[in-house]
Amino acid sequence: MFDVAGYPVVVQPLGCGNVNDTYLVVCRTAFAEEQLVLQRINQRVFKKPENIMLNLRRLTAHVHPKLEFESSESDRIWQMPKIIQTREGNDFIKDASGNMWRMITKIASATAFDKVRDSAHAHECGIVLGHFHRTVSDMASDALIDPLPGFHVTTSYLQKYDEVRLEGEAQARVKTAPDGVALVEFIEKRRPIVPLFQDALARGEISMRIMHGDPKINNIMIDDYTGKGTSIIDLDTVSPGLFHFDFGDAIRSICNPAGEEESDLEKVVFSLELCKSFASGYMKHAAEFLTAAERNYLYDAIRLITFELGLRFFQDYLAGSVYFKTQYPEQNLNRARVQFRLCQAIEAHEASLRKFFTE
Ligand code: GN1
Ligand code: MG
Repeated sequence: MFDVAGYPVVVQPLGCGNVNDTYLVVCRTAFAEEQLVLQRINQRVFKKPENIMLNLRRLTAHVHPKLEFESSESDRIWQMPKIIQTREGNDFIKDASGNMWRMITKIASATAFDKVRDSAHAHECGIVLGHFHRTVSDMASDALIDPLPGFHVTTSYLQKYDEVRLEGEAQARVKTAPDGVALVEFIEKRRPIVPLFQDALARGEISMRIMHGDPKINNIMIDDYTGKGTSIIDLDTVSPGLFHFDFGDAIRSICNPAGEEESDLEKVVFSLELCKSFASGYMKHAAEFLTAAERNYLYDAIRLITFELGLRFFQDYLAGSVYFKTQYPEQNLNRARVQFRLCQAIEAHEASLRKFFTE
Protein backbone atom coordinates (compact mmCIF):
# COMPACT_ATOMS: atom_id res chain seq x y z
CA MET A 1 0.00 0.00 0.00
CA PHE A 2 1.20 3.51 -0.78
CA ASP A 3 1.62 5.83 2.14
CA VAL A 4 -1.22 8.29 1.53
CA ALA A 5 -3.69 9.70 4.02
CA GLY A 6 -7.38 8.93 3.63
CA TYR A 7 -9.29 6.65 1.30
CA PRO A 8 -9.31 6.45 -2.50
CA VAL A 9 -12.58 7.76 -3.94
CA VAL A 10 -11.66 7.43 -7.61
CA VAL A 11 -9.10 5.73 -9.83
CA GLN A 12 -9.46 6.80 -13.45
CA PRO A 13 -7.26 6.85 -16.59
CA LEU A 14 -5.19 10.01 -16.95
CA GLY A 15 -3.59 11.51 -20.07
CA CYS A 16 -2.80 9.60 -23.23
CA GLY A 17 0.76 8.28 -22.86
CA ASN A 18 1.98 5.89 -25.55
CA VAL A 19 3.94 3.68 -23.17
CA ASN A 20 2.94 3.45 -19.45
CA ASP A 21 -0.60 3.12 -18.03
CA THR A 22 -1.45 6.19 -15.99
CA TYR A 23 -4.29 6.77 -13.51
CA LEU A 24 -5.51 9.65 -11.40
CA VAL A 25 -6.19 8.67 -7.79
CA VAL A 26 -8.05 10.94 -5.42
CA CYS A 27 -7.66 10.14 -1.72
CA ARG A 28 -9.97 11.85 0.78
CA THR A 29 -9.86 12.36 4.50
CA ALA A 30 -12.63 13.87 6.63
CA PHE A 31 -11.31 17.37 5.90
CA ALA A 32 -9.20 17.39 2.69
CA GLU A 33 -8.21 15.42 -0.39
CA GLU A 34 -5.03 14.65 -2.26
CA GLN A 35 -4.66 14.00 -6.01
CA LEU A 36 -2.04 11.45 -6.99
CA VAL A 37 -0.73 9.76 -10.12
CA LEU A 38 -0.58 5.97 -10.14
CA GLN A 39 1.35 4.31 -12.96
CA ARG A 40 2.01 0.81 -14.19
CA ILE A 41 5.42 0.79 -15.80
CA ASN A 42 5.56 -0.81 -19.24
CA GLN A 43 8.19 -3.47 -18.70
CA ARG A 44 8.40 -4.33 -22.37
CA VAL A 45 9.86 -0.85 -22.83
CA PHE A 46 11.60 -0.34 -19.48
CA LYS A 47 13.39 -3.65 -18.97
CA LYS A 48 14.83 -2.62 -15.60
CA PRO A 49 12.08 -0.57 -13.97
CA GLU A 50 13.98 -0.41 -10.65
CA ASN A 51 16.49 1.81 -12.44
CA ILE A 52 13.91 4.40 -13.43
CA MET A 53 12.86 4.68 -9.80
CA LEU A 54 16.48 4.99 -8.72
CA ASN A 55 16.93 7.73 -11.31
CA LEU A 56 13.78 9.53 -10.18
CA ARG A 57 15.05 9.47 -6.59
CA ARG A 58 18.42 10.90 -7.62
CA LEU A 59 16.87 13.49 -9.91
CA THR A 60 14.36 14.73 -7.37
CA ALA A 61 17.06 14.83 -4.66
CA HIS A 62 19.00 17.19 -6.92
CA VAL A 63 16.09 19.28 -8.17
CA HIS A 64 13.63 19.69 -5.27
CA PRO A 65 15.95 21.66 -2.97
CA LYS A 66 16.76 24.02 -5.86
CA LEU A 67 13.08 24.58 -6.65
CA GLU A 68 12.32 25.23 -3.00
CA PHE A 69 15.15 27.71 -2.77
CA GLU A 70 13.91 29.54 -5.89
CA SER A 71 10.31 29.77 -4.65
CA SER A 72 10.80 33.01 -2.75
CA GLU A 73 12.46 34.89 -5.60
CA SER A 74 11.07 33.38 -8.82
CA ASP A 75 8.08 34.64 -10.84
CA ARG A 76 6.39 31.27 -10.24
CA ILE A 77 6.48 28.22 -8.01
CA TRP A 78 8.41 25.63 -9.99
CA GLN A 79 7.29 22.08 -9.33
CA MET A 80 8.43 18.51 -9.94
CA PRO A 81 6.48 15.41 -8.90
CA LYS A 82 7.70 13.54 -5.84
CA ILE A 83 7.73 9.79 -5.20
CA ILE A 84 5.10 8.51 -2.75
CA GLN A 85 6.63 5.56 -0.97
CA THR A 86 4.83 2.46 0.22
CA ARG A 87 4.08 2.11 3.91
CA GLU A 88 7.11 -0.19 4.08
CA GLY A 89 9.35 2.54 2.66
CA ASN A 90 9.74 1.23 -0.92
CA ASP A 91 9.53 3.34 -4.08
CA PHE A 92 7.33 0.86 -5.97
CA ILE A 93 5.14 -2.21 -5.61
CA LYS A 94 5.40 -5.42 -7.61
CA ASP A 95 2.02 -7.17 -7.81
CA ALA A 96 1.33 -10.92 -8.00
CA SER A 97 1.48 -10.86 -11.84
CA GLY A 98 4.84 -9.11 -11.83
CA ASN A 99 3.46 -5.67 -12.76
CA MET A 100 5.34 -2.75 -11.33
CA TRP A 101 3.34 0.13 -9.85
CA ARG A 102 4.51 3.47 -8.54
CA MET A 103 2.83 6.54 -7.19
CA ILE A 104 3.88 10.17 -7.49
CA THR A 105 2.34 13.49 -6.51
CA LYS A 106 0.14 15.19 -9.10
CA ILE A 107 0.97 18.67 -10.28
CA ALA A 108 -2.45 20.08 -9.45
CA SER A 109 -4.30 23.11 -10.89
CA ALA A 110 -2.27 22.74 -14.08
CA THR A 111 -2.92 21.28 -17.53
CA ALA A 112 -0.76 19.53 -20.11
CA PHE A 113 -2.16 20.22 -23.59
CA ASP A 114 -1.87 17.83 -26.56
CA LYS A 115 -1.74 20.69 -29.03
CA VAL A 116 -0.29 24.15 -28.88
CA ARG A 117 -2.77 26.94 -28.09
CA ASP A 118 -0.89 30.07 -29.15
CA SER A 119 2.51 31.78 -29.17
CA ALA A 120 2.33 32.55 -25.47
CA HIS A 121 1.86 28.85 -24.75
CA ALA A 122 4.85 27.95 -26.95
CA HIS A 123 6.91 30.60 -25.14
CA GLU A 124 6.02 29.15 -21.73
CA CYS A 125 6.96 25.66 -22.92
CA GLY A 126 10.36 27.07 -23.90
CA ILE A 127 10.79 28.63 -20.46
CA VAL A 128 9.96 25.31 -18.79
CA LEU A 129 12.45 23.29 -20.85
CA GLY A 130 15.18 25.92 -20.47
CA HIS A 131 14.60 26.02 -16.72
CA PHE A 132 14.74 22.23 -16.50
CA HIS A 133 17.98 22.13 -18.46
CA ARG A 134 19.49 24.83 -16.30
CA THR A 135 18.46 23.00 -13.13
CA VAL A 136 20.16 19.77 -14.22
CA SER A 137 23.08 21.41 -16.02
CA ASP A 138 25.29 20.94 -12.95
CA MET A 139 24.49 17.22 -12.64
CA ALA A 140 27.25 14.94 -13.88
CA SER A 141 26.21 13.28 -17.13
CA ASP A 142 26.74 9.86 -15.55
CA ALA A 143 24.76 10.67 -12.39
CA LEU A 144 21.81 8.70 -13.78
CA ILE A 145 21.57 5.22 -15.21
CA ASP A 146 20.57 5.03 -18.87
CA PRO A 147 17.06 3.53 -18.61
CA LEU A 148 16.72 2.86 -22.34
CA PRO A 149 20.11 2.21 -23.93
CA GLY A 150 20.06 3.47 -27.53
CA PHE A 151 16.96 5.63 -26.86
CA HIS A 152 17.96 8.64 -28.98
CA VAL A 153 20.67 6.91 -30.97
CA THR A 154 19.11 7.35 -34.40
CA THR A 155 21.44 4.80 -36.02
CA SER A 156 20.03 2.08 -33.76
CA TYR A 157 16.50 2.80 -35.00
CA LEU A 158 17.68 2.67 -38.59
CA GLN A 159 19.30 -0.68 -37.91
CA LYS A 160 16.08 -1.99 -36.34
CA TYR A 161 14.15 -0.72 -39.35
CA ASP A 162 16.56 -2.42 -41.74
CA GLU A 163 16.07 -5.69 -39.86
CA VAL A 164 12.29 -5.52 -39.80
CA ARG A 165 12.14 -4.65 -43.52
CA LEU A 166 13.50 -8.12 -44.29
CA GLU A 167 10.48 -9.80 -42.73
CA GLY A 168 7.62 -11.00 -44.95
CA GLU A 169 4.88 -9.35 -42.91
CA ALA A 170 6.66 -6.01 -42.99
CA GLN A 171 7.09 -6.22 -46.76
CA ALA A 172 3.40 -6.95 -47.12
CA ARG A 173 2.56 -3.92 -44.97
CA VAL A 174 4.72 -1.67 -47.16
CA LYS A 175 2.97 -3.00 -50.28
CA THR A 176 -0.52 -2.55 -48.86
CA ALA A 177 -0.08 1.06 -47.76
CA PRO A 178 -0.84 3.38 -50.71
CA ASP A 179 2.19 5.50 -49.83
CA GLY A 180 4.34 2.59 -48.55
CA VAL A 181 6.99 2.88 -51.26
CA ALA A 182 7.14 6.67 -50.92
CA LEU A 183 7.72 6.36 -47.18
CA VAL A 184 10.56 3.90 -47.76
CA GLU A 185 12.12 6.31 -50.27
CA PHE A 186 11.72 9.17 -47.84
CA ILE A 187 13.83 7.24 -45.33
CA GLU A 188 16.43 6.21 -47.91
CA LYS A 189 17.06 9.83 -48.90
CA ARG A 190 17.80 10.78 -45.31
CA ARG A 191 20.13 7.92 -44.45
CA PRO A 192 23.21 10.19 -44.55
CA ILE A 193 21.94 12.48 -41.75
CA VAL A 194 21.27 9.63 -39.32
CA PRO A 195 24.74 9.48 -37.62
CA LEU A 196 25.04 13.29 -37.38
CA PHE A 197 24.96 13.57 -33.59
CA GLN A 198 27.08 10.52 -32.89
CA ASP A 199 29.70 11.97 -35.24
CA ALA A 200 29.57 15.41 -33.57
CA LEU A 201 29.95 13.73 -30.17
CA ALA A 202 32.86 11.65 -31.39
CA ARG A 203 34.58 14.81 -32.67
CA GLY A 204 34.07 16.37 -29.22
CA GLU A 205 32.07 19.31 -30.62
CA ILE A 206 29.16 18.71 -28.26
CA SER A 207 28.98 16.78 -25.01
CA MET A 208 26.66 14.60 -23.01
CA ARG A 209 24.52 16.23 -20.36
CA ILE A 210 21.40 15.18 -18.48
CA MET A 211 18.39 15.33 -20.81
CA HIS A 212 14.66 14.90 -20.23
CA GLY A 213 14.25 12.52 -23.16
CA ASP A 214 10.56 13.18 -23.86
CA PRO A 215 9.75 16.90 -23.46
CA LYS A 216 6.83 16.91 -25.87
CA ILE A 217 4.04 19.39 -25.44
CA ASN A 218 1.81 17.19 -23.29
CA ASN A 219 4.56 16.66 -20.76
CA ILE A 220 4.73 20.37 -19.99
CA MET A 221 2.27 21.55 -17.35
CA ILE A 222 0.73 25.02 -17.59
CA ASP A 223 -0.69 26.64 -14.45
CA ASP A 224 -4.50 26.96 -14.77
CA TYR A 225 -4.50 30.24 -12.83
CA THR A 226 -1.53 32.15 -14.23
CA GLY A 227 -0.99 30.56 -17.66
CA LYS A 228 2.68 30.13 -16.77
CA GLY A 229 4.58 26.89 -17.21
CA THR A 230 5.07 25.25 -13.87
CA SER A 231 6.52 21.77 -14.35
CA ILE A 232 7.86 19.21 -16.78
CA ILE A 233 6.55 15.72 -16.09
CA ASP A 234 7.07 12.15 -17.35
CA LEU A 235 10.56 11.84 -15.95
CA ASP A 236 11.30 8.19 -16.79
CA THR A 237 13.50 9.02 -19.74
CA VAL A 238 15.63 11.60 -17.90
CA SER A 239 19.10 10.24 -18.54
CA PRO A 240 22.56 11.00 -19.90
CA GLY A 241 22.09 12.46 -23.39
CA LEU A 242 22.11 15.65 -25.43
CA PHE A 243 20.05 18.77 -24.78
CA HIS A 244 19.59 18.86 -28.52
CA PHE A 245 17.24 15.93 -28.54
CA ASP A 246 15.03 17.68 -26.00
CA PHE A 247 15.12 20.96 -27.86
CA GLY A 248 14.21 19.23 -31.11
CA ASP A 249 11.55 17.04 -29.56
CA ALA A 250 9.80 19.93 -27.83
CA ILE A 251 9.84 22.01 -31.01
CA ARG A 252 8.58 19.25 -33.30
CA SER A 253 5.63 18.69 -30.99
CA ILE A 254 4.86 22.36 -30.31
CA CYS A 255 5.32 23.86 -33.77
CA ASN A 256 2.95 21.45 -35.49
CA PRO A 257 -0.40 22.84 -34.30
CA ALA A 258 -2.24 19.83 -35.77
CA GLY A 259 -0.62 17.46 -33.25
CA GLU A 260 0.76 13.94 -33.62
CA GLU A 261 -2.51 12.18 -34.45
CA GLU A 262 -3.76 14.33 -37.35
CA SER A 263 -5.09 12.29 -40.26
CA ASP A 264 -5.33 15.17 -42.73
CA LEU A 265 -1.71 15.68 -43.79
CA GLU A 266 -2.49 19.05 -45.34
CA LYS A 267 -2.94 20.36 -41.81
CA VAL A 268 0.54 19.28 -40.72
CA VAL A 269 2.72 22.38 -40.92
CA PHE A 270 5.76 23.79 -39.14
CA SER A 271 5.12 27.20 -37.63
CA LEU A 272 8.19 29.40 -37.64
CA GLU A 273 6.40 31.88 -35.41
CA LEU A 274 5.72 29.25 -32.72
CA CYS A 275 9.29 28.03 -33.04
CA LYS A 276 10.66 31.51 -32.42
CA SER A 277 8.36 31.98 -29.42
CA PHE A 278 9.51 28.68 -27.95
CA ALA A 279 13.17 29.41 -28.60
CA SER A 280 13.02 32.87 -27.03
CA GLY A 281 11.49 31.33 -23.89
CA TYR A 282 14.09 28.57 -23.89
CA MET A 283 16.99 31.00 -24.23
CA LYS A 284 15.88 32.94 -21.13
CA HIS A 285 17.42 30.15 -19.11
CA ALA A 286 19.59 28.37 -21.66
CA ALA A 287 21.58 31.29 -23.02
CA GLU A 288 23.92 31.06 -20.03
CA PHE A 289 25.00 27.46 -20.55
CA LEU A 290 24.66 26.69 -24.29
CA THR A 291 27.96 26.76 -26.14
CA ALA A 292 28.36 28.21 -29.63
CA ALA A 293 29.05 24.71 -30.96
CA GLU A 294 25.85 23.45 -29.38
CA ARG A 295 23.88 26.27 -31.02
CA ASN A 296 25.22 25.24 -34.40
CA TYR A 297 23.35 21.96 -34.15
CA LEU A 298 19.93 23.22 -33.07
CA TYR A 299 18.42 23.13 -36.55
CA ASP A 300 19.80 19.63 -37.15
CA ALA A 301 18.29 18.52 -33.85
CA ILE A 302 14.77 19.59 -34.81
CA ARG A 303 15.02 17.90 -38.17
CA LEU A 304 16.64 14.70 -36.97
CA ILE A 305 14.41 14.08 -33.94
CA THR A 306 11.32 14.51 -36.13
CA PHE A 307 12.74 12.08 -38.67
CA GLU A 308 13.73 9.68 -35.87
CA LEU A 309 10.24 9.64 -34.37
CA GLY A 310 8.70 9.06 -37.81
CA LEU A 311 11.13 6.20 -38.33
CA ARG A 312 10.27 4.72 -34.91
CA PHE A 313 6.53 4.84 -35.68
CA PHE A 314 7.02 3.37 -39.16
CA GLN A 315 9.34 0.63 -37.91
CA ASP A 316 6.83 -0.24 -35.18
CA TYR A 317 3.98 -0.32 -37.69
CA LEU A 318 5.97 -2.70 -39.90
CA ALA A 319 6.74 -4.87 -36.85
CA GLY A 320 3.03 -5.15 -35.98
CA SER A 321 2.75 -2.23 -33.50
CA VAL A 322 4.45 -3.91 -30.57
CA TYR A 323 5.98 -0.81 -28.93
CA PHE A 324 3.64 2.19 -29.16
CA LYS A 325 0.11 1.64 -27.89
CA THR A 326 -2.55 2.00 -30.58
CA GLN A 327 -6.32 2.48 -30.78
CA TYR A 328 -6.66 1.45 -34.44
CA PRO A 329 -4.51 -0.80 -36.69
CA GLU A 330 -2.94 1.89 -38.89
CA GLN A 331 -2.31 4.40 -36.11
CA ASN A 332 1.46 4.04 -36.10
CA LEU A 333 1.52 4.30 -39.90
CA ASN A 334 -0.43 7.52 -39.68
CA ARG A 335 1.80 8.83 -36.90
CA ALA A 336 4.81 8.14 -39.14
CA ARG A 337 3.21 10.04 -42.03
CA VAL A 338 2.63 13.04 -39.77
CA GLN A 339 6.25 13.15 -38.55
CA PHE A 340 7.68 12.70 -42.06
CA ARG A 341 5.46 15.45 -43.40
CA LEU A 342 6.58 17.67 -40.55
CA CYS A 343 10.22 16.78 -41.24
CA GLN A 344 9.77 17.99 -44.82
CA ALA A 345 8.23 21.24 -43.59
CA ILE A 346 11.18 21.75 -41.23
CA GLU A 347 13.63 21.16 -44.08
CA ALA A 348 11.86 23.86 -46.09
CA HIS A 349 12.69 26.33 -43.29
CA GLU A 350 16.34 25.30 -42.95
CA ALA A 351 17.96 28.61 -43.94
CA SER A 352 15.85 30.81 -41.68
CA LEU A 353 16.09 28.40 -38.75
CA ARG A 354 19.89 28.15 -38.96
CA LYS A 355 20.15 31.93 -39.13
CA PHE A 356 17.79 32.43 -36.21
CA PHE A 357 19.61 30.01 -33.87
CA THR A 358 23.14 31.18 -34.56
CA GLU A 359 22.72 34.94 -34.79
C1 GN1 B 1 6.33 8.00 -26.17
O1 GN1 B 1 4.64 7.44 -23.61
P1 GN1 B 1 4.81 8.82 -24.12
O2 GN1 B 1 3.64 9.23 -24.92
O3 GN1 B 1 5.16 9.78 -23.01
C2 GN1 B 1 7.83 7.78 -26.37
C3 GN1 B 1 8.51 9.04 -26.84
C4 GN1 B 1 7.84 9.57 -28.09
C5 GN1 B 1 6.35 9.78 -27.79
C6 GN1 B 1 5.61 10.25 -29.03
C7 GN1 B 1 9.71 5.81 -23.73
O4 GN1 B 1 6.12 8.85 -25.07
O5 GN1 B 1 9.88 8.77 -27.12
O6 GN1 B 1 8.42 10.78 -28.52
O7 GN1 B 1 5.75 8.56 -27.34
N1 GN1 B 1 8.42 7.32 -25.12
C8 GN1 B 1 9.19 6.21 -25.08
O8 GN1 B 1 4.33 10.63 -28.68
O9 GN1 B 1 9.45 5.54 -26.05
MG1 MG C 1 7.09 9.53 -22.08
